[in-house]
Amino acid sequence: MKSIYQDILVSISKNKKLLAVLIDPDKTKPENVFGFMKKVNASMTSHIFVGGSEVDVNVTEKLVSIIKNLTDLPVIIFPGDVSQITQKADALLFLSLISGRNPDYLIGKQVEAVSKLRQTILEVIPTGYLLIENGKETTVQKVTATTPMLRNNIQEIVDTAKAGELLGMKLIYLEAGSGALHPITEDIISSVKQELNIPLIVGGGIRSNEQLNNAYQAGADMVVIGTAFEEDESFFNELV
Ligand code: 1GP
Repeated sequence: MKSIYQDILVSISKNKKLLAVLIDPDKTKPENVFGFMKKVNASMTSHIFVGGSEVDVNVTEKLVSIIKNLTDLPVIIFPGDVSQITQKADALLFLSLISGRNPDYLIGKQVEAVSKLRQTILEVIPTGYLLIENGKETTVQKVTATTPMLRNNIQEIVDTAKAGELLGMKLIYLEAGSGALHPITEDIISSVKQELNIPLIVGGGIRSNEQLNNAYQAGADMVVIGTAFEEDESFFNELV
């Protein structure tokens, strides 16, 4: 069976930079998806992430079905909650919020997810998720009741990401939070990248081609963008 994780590794070995477009079911009207996906397909997007912090049960599943009919790109669940796990997607980022110390988001939700995962053949990709402060309180911070890591405490961020890798996680995701004022700094990205032997995902607050390229140059293997496309779909034209 085709493995999305293996494909990510192959792309990285060929020096291909990956771009995931994040679609939040809570902010997306099904009738707008057709036009949106046309732009996604014509851009450099390599993956679709679907998820949000506050999404009604079943909304995600319906949206994923619509998206799957409109693209050949892999659709990966980036869950804000267990209820967002759906068989209709291709893979699931099995997140553990390792920047925080809330047991619910370190292991509790994951245990809860197992009975649901047993009924699917979703590819499950263990992912160490680190929330870094960005200048304002984020939804992830509120929902998970955790404190983001300080931007200037680079060594602790590096050590946390490395601990994730040593625990067997397959991806590390540095998250500034949706709509972040400051994206993850290049210093943080390059310091984490130097220590990691697994792919590095970076997201939150990236709104320009320049910020995107800065993240890639600092060492991000995959960048996730949501808000910038939600606010202005013409951003896709810059990414063809
Ligand atoms: C949020 O990292 C993603 O989880 C994307 O953030 O919406 O700010 O692009 P933006």
